[in-house]
Order: sequence, then C-alpha cells, then structure tokens
Amino acid sequence: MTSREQHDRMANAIRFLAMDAVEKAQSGHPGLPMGCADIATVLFTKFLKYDPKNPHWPDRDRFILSAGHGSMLLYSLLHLTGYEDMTIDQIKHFRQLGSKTAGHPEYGHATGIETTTGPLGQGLANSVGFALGERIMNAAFGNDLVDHYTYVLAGDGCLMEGVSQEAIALAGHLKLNKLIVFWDNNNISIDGPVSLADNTDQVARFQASGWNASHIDGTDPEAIAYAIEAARHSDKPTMIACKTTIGFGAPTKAGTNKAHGSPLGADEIAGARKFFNWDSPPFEIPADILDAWRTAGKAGAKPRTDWEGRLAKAKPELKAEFERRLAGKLPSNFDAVIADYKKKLSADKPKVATRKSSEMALEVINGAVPETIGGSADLTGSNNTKTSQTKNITPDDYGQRYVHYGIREHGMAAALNGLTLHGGLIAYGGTFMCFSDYARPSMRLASLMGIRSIFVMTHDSIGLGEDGPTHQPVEHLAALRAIPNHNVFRPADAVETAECWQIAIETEKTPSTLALTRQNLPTVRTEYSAKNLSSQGAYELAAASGDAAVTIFATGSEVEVALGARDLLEKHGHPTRVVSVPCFELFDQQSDAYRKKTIGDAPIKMAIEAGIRQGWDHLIGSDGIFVGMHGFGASGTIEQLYPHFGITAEAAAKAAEARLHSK
Ligand SMILES: Cc1ncc(C[n+]2csc(CCOP(=O)(O)OP(=O)(O)O)c2C)c(N)n1
Repeated sequence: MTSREQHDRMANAIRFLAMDAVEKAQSGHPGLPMGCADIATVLFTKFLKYDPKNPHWPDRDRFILSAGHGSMLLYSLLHLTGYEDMTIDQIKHFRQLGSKTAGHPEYGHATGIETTTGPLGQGLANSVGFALGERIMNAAFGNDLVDHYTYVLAGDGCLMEGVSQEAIALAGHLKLNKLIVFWDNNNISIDGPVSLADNTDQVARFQASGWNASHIDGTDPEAIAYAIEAARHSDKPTMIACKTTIGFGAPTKAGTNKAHGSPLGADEIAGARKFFNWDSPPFEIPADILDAWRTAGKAGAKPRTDWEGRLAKAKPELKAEFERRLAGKLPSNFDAVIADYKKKLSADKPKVATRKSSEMALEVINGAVPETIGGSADLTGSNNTKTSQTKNITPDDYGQRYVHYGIREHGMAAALNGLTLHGGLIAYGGTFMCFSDYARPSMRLASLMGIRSIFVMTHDSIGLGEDGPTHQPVEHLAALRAIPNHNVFRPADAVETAECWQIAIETEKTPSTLALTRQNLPTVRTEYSAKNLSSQGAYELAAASGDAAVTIFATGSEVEVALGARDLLEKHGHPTRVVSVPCFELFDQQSDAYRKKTIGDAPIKMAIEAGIRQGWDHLIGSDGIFVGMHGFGASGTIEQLYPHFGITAEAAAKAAEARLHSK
C-alpha cells in the first residue's frame, strides 16, 4: 500500500523532472505533467500492466499520451519506472537534437512510446485502433495471450479537435470497453480559459456516444483509483473527467495559460519547491522515491513471466501463428500465392477498373494472410475493400475482419494507425481519393512513424465522371507524393495492382496509398513476369521500334492513353517508348544507372497523368510536355471529360509531333 505521503512524493518526482527539464531546455510544457502527475502515479503504480525490462511485451497495457505537448510526463514516467533507454541524461537533454526526449513523444525514439503524438486528437483517435486491435487479437488468440487495456490521457485540445468525435463515436459504437480515457479537465488551453472557445459538456458528450463518463477530482489518488477500477469492469469505453490544475504548485502561474507552454522561470520553480517541500536539486530524485518508482516498475515482471508461461504452453500452431503475426512476418507462401495470381491475370487479361483489380487482389491476399483487417469510410461498395473473408466486426463478434468506419475518414486513418501499432494486424481502409484530405493528418503520421498502414483511395481522377470537381482529385497525387516515406501507388492494370498490393503488404516501415480507378482499364501487362516490376517504381512497358524520339511516362489509367499515343506516333514514324510509373517514391530509390536507363535520352519527354504537373519535372524536365490537369475538373461523363481536358492519345501524339517539328 502506498501511503498518501509516498504517493505525493512520487507524483512530485514527475513534477520536478518536468519543471527542471523544461527549464534547462528553456522550452517545453511543464503545466500538464504538474497537473496530471497524480493520475499518472496512480495508473503506473497500481493498474498499468507493463514491464520496463520487456517494453515490447505484446500483452502489456498501452498508455497513450494524446496531449503530446506534455511529453515530459511520459519521459519522467519512463525514467522513473526503469526503462533502460530513458536515462537521466536523456531527461537532461530534453528537446535536444538527437535525444530520445524529442519535443513531443515520437514513436521509435524510446521504448514505452506507443505512438507519435503532438497533433492534438491523434493519440485519442489512434487509441480506438489499439483497443479494437486488442479485441480482434483476443478473439483470435484467447484470453491467455491477449487481454490488456488501452489508457489515454487527453487534454481539452484533443477533445476540441474534430477527429475526437469520430474516434469516440466509433469506440462507443464498437463498445470498446477496455479503452479508458482520462481527460485533463483543467479549463486552460494556450489562449487562456477554455471558455473563450468552448462550453461543451464533455461528460454528456461522451455519454451520448455510448461511453461511461463521470467527473472526479484528478488530484485525489483514491478517487482516481476508484474510477479506474470501475472503468475496468465497464461494458462500455470510459472517460474519466479529471479536474486538475495546470502547473499545479507553481505559486503564481498555476491555473493559468502561463504554465502551458514555456519554462516557469527560477522564481516559480523555487516557489514550487517550497510548496511541495522538495529540496532535491534538479534531476536528483530522493533515493527512497526512486526506489518506490523502480519497485512499481518491477511489478510487471510477474504478469509478464506468467504470460510467457501461458504462451509456452499454448498449442504449437497457435503459438507459432501468434509469434509470426507479432513479428510482422507474412505467411511463407505469400509470394508464391501472388505469383500464381499474376500468372492467371496475364493469361486472363481482365478489363476491369483498378478498384476492382484491388478487390480481386485482396480476395487472394485476404485468403492467404489472416491478419488483414479491411474497412471503408462508408464507401465499401465503391472502394471494393470487402472480400469473401472479411465479415463485419461488431461488438458481439470481434473475430471478424471488416470495419464499417462510418463517414469518418480521419478517424478511420487514425484507427488504422492504432491497429497497425498494436501489432499482429495489417490494416487497410478505403475512401475516395479526394477525401484523403480528410485523412491526411493521420496518413502523414503513419509516414513519420514508419508503419504499415494501407490507405485505399479509389475514384482517383476526373475519370469518376458526373460527381464533378468536388469529388475529382487533381492535386492529391502530388500532395500525397509530397509526404516523405509514403509509397503512393497508381497501378495501370490488374497485374500492377496485384504487384502494388504485394509491396504494400510486404513493406513494414512505410505506409502505402493505392490510387485506384473507377473506370475499366485493359490489362497492359500481358506477359507474365516473375519479378515485381512495380517495385522499381517505373519501368519500360513498351519499347520504341528504333532509337526513341519520344518517351511517354504515365501512371494508372493514363498508361492506356500513353500506349495509344505511342501507336499513333510509331505509325507516323516516330519511335516512341512508354514507361509506366506506378510509384514515384520507389523509382527515386533505384540506382542512378537504372533511373538513367529508364528515363532514357529521347529528345522529347512527356508525362500523361490526369492530375496536376507538380512532381513530374524530375522525370520529364522543365521543358517536358505534360498532358494532364491544369485546374479543377468538371461534371460530365468520362467520355466527355478526357477529351474536354485534352487527355487523349490523339492530343498527346499531336503535342509530341508539334514539338518534334519545332526542333
Ligand atoms: C492539431 C493541433 N493543433 C494545435 C496544436 C498546438 N497546441 C499545442 S497544445 C495546445 C493547447 C492545448 O490545450 P490543452 O489540451 O487544454 O492542454 P493544456 O494547456 O491543458 O496543457 C495547442 C493549441 C497542436 N499541437 N495540434
């Protein structure tokens, strides 16, 4: 039993590490760690199941600091409980280049950081994926191997962000009862009192979305413990509204926005030392308090070894499957399955939309890879994301493989990241490509974290027709390609679609977006190639009949247009080659020699893509010819729109010939 005095001193250790680290860095947010130290202390000493010596133990509880600006709370906890990589030196180097203690928690920098947080609301929205992932894995592997909670600490900012509504509605709908959110209800954000901008009754809001929610005093350890205990036995997700004081203990800044995002200053810190009766110098934790924290950190060793015992005793096939999935490795026959499928496609030569090709590829993949979890933001029939293996996940049946995310693109993308980060699952979700804008903040974080989330974006151009310019992406390919570490695939036919899916599934540290058409496309890869040609990012699809006068680069639906232009140019005596470019990012990673050879030295270089030009100059040069979109689309049939915007074989051939004649 921890006495109240001991609890207070343990909480104060967090407060002073945070105050002193922010002061030394002269940058950071001391207010949240000071206000939430009691919540964190109760959680990490009494409830959270974790083992600092085995930070990746799969059945650990997850703790997500959604209010990532309060990063010093998490770093302090990791240090105090004994995570080996979170040394006191790291704390002293808070926010310094190269340290694990980055400004906001960065996934992969230090063990114990479950996800990157900082953009408010993301951690909370990720947590839906974590908590759902736990239920899905539990359904597959049973209570003995998977049985843990997901805890989140969120601030006013997290709850004000729109994505939070998508997240809480989804969690409530799915009855994710092992999700427990603490709301740091301190009434303060950067501009001042929250009442400047918000008067929401958050408890009522969560309740309306199917949660348990109640108010507590977030500085009372007994109340906190009682609320957590109740939450753990709830049949719904729980939000605990914890009344706290930002910067608690700072003599004049506590309870004000002055404690939010800047160092407190020597006088305030001296005052806090007096207030808490804390006479240790900066970065020194009294031995008995450090001991108490380390003892708390050791408590997880027993549950962890018990769990290892259960894993060792599990049926060999179950154990092997669990370990394979957790290691992120694919079934050993995966490549062979794809190779067989590609052979069949090259023989069958289907003429289908790439969204349909994607469904066909997924039918094969989902049959071979049991850990895929599909979904769509209410466009299942349009995104073609559902296959025969993926039945609906419901609160009564988490043993299925399809999530109806509702019209919640952002919440879906954040949940995909949470599912992926949970481990053991490969998650994909679909929407129209135009609405990738609604999902982009989470797509960017997937890239930043280096994780295998897969975004299925159909209706990838004006080719969607009558829905018009609001639904027709034009800048989206360029915008998505601009995200570092993001593979944007735009396959040209069913074979490339299978190849792109294969890469997406196999690539563990880079998320993928598949840009897919609504309109039918012919199979252009009619000859089977054992090699995954799309993995080179770009490759010569059709050679020129002689020394190439023209090279046409194209992606997706415009590869057909490029091949048509090539036919015309060849007929007119101009040897023309066509390079298919399913993925810029992968092409950029090829050797100089391969890139040079593929770009070639034809005097005329042209790109055809039903999007904007941005990004293409690095292949065609600033003097290259671009056939594509120069502004927004229009409402009309596909047969009208391509000629209307000049994206036809004839227009492309004409532009190339005009240039040839002017040379
Ligand atoms: C998406 C996003 N918008 C803006 C910010 C900048 N920002 C960081 S903290 C913060 C205020 C958050 O207030 P609250 O959650 O109440 O935190 P507290 O002041 O209580 O620590 C803002 C606007 C951000 N990190 N993410």
